[in-house]
Amino acid sequence: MGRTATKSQKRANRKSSTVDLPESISPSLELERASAACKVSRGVENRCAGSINFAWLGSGQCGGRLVKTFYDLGYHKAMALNTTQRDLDHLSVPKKHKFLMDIGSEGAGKDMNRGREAASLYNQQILHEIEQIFGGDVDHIMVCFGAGGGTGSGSATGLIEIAQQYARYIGLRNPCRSVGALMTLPTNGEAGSPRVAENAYTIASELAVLAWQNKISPLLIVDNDKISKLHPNLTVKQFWPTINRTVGELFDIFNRLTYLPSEYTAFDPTDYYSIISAGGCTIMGVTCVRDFKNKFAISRAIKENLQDTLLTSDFDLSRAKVAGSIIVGGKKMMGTIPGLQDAINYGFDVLADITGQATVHRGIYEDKREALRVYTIIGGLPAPSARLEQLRS
Ligand SMILES: Nc1nc2c(ncn2[C@@H]2O[C@H](COP(=O)(O)OP(=O)(O)OP(=O)(O)O)[C@@H](O)[C@H]2O)c(=O)[nH]1
Ligand SMILES: [Mg+2]
Repeated sequence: MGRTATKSQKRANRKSSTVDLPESISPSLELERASAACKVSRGVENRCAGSINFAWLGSGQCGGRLVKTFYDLGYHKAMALNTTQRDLDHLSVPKKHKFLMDIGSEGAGKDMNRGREAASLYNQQILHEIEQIFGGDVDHIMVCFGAGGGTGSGSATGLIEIAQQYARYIGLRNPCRSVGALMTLPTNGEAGSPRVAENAYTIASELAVLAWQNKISPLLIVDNDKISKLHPNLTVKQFWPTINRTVGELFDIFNRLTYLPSEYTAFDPTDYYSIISAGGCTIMGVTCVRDFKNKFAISRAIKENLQDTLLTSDFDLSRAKVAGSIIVGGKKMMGTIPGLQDAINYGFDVLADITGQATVHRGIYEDKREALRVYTIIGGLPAPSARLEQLRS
C-alpha cells in the first residue's frame, strides 16, 4: 500500500465519529464536516518528513530546551511553557512558540504544587495557544519535561490532560493513546538533593502507572545520568545541548526511517504507530556494527544495544508488547557481502527471543554510508521500577 493512502486512511479512520447513532436521525451532511473543520486553525506546518505528525509541548527549563531541540529538527508544531519569562527568553524559537504561565514568581522553585497550579490556572489559554500552533493536522502529542523541578514536574499531568482534551477536540480516535510523555530523570548528583529526588520519584511513579494503564502512550524515560556518561569531557556549554540532541535525533530517526520506502523490507508507518501507541514505556537505541562480515555481529549488537540502551536501563524486556528493529547499510555492502541477509535475520530472531511474546516488526534499508547501523525500538514495557526506587534511596 502506498504511503499517502496509508496515512490518509489512518487519519480518516481516527477522525470518524465514535458515537453510534442511527442513520435516519444523523445523516452525514458535507456541510457539517466543512463547518467542523473550519473551527480548528491550520496551525504551523512541521518541516520534517516522518510517519507520524508529532506535536510537542514542553514545560519548565528542560521541557523548553527539548522543544527547541525538536523544533530545530523540523518539528515546528512545538510550544514551550514556563513560569519564568527569563528561561523562555533564552530559547531561540519564535515568540509565538512560547507561553508564560505567570504565577507571580520567576519559576516554581522546585515546588511541584506551583507547577500544578500554573497548568490548571492557564488551562484554557494553553488550549487556545496550542490550537494556533498545532492546528488540526496532528497525529500524536508528546509532553516533555525534566523530573525533579517544580514547573515541569508539577504541570506535567495537567498538560497531558490538556493535550488529551486537544486530541479529542481535533477528532483523534483514541485521545489517551495519542498523548505521550518524554521525561528526563535527574543525574545522581542532582538527586542528592532530597527535594529533587522526591519530585522525580513522585512524577515518574505517577506517569509509570498512567502508561501501564494505557492512559498515556508512550512514556519515554531519558536517564540524564546514564546519557551524560556517554558524553564525557563536555564543556558546561555543550552539556545539555549535546544530551538533548542525542535524544532528539534518536527519536526522530524512527519517524523518518519508517516514512521511507525500502526495496528490501519496509518498516511501515502503521508498524511504527503500533509501537508508539502500545501504552507502557518505550525504549530506543542505536548501534553501529563494525565487523558486519561476522555472522553474529548484528545479533550481538542488538543484544548489547538493549542491555545498554541509551536512555534508561532496568527494563524487563521479556514483558514487551511490541518491538521493531531497523537495519541500515550502505548500498555497496547490501549488494556484495555474502551471508549478510542471514546475519540480519539472525539478529531479528534474537530480538524476538529477548522480547518474549512481543510482535516484532522489521525493516532493512540502504543509504550511501558504508556502515551498518542497527536501530531498535521496544514498546509496551513496564516501568523500570528498580531505577525509580533508586531515586528514593
Ligand atoms: N536532558 C535534559 N535535562 C535537563 C535539561 N535542563 C534541565 N534538565 C533536567 O531537568 C530537571 C528539572 O530541571 P528544570 O527543567 O530546570 O526544572 P523546572 O521544571 O524549570 O522547575 P523549576 O525551576 O523548579 O520551576 C533537572 O534536575 C535536570 O535533571 C536539559 O536541557 N536537558
Ligand atoms: Mg525552571
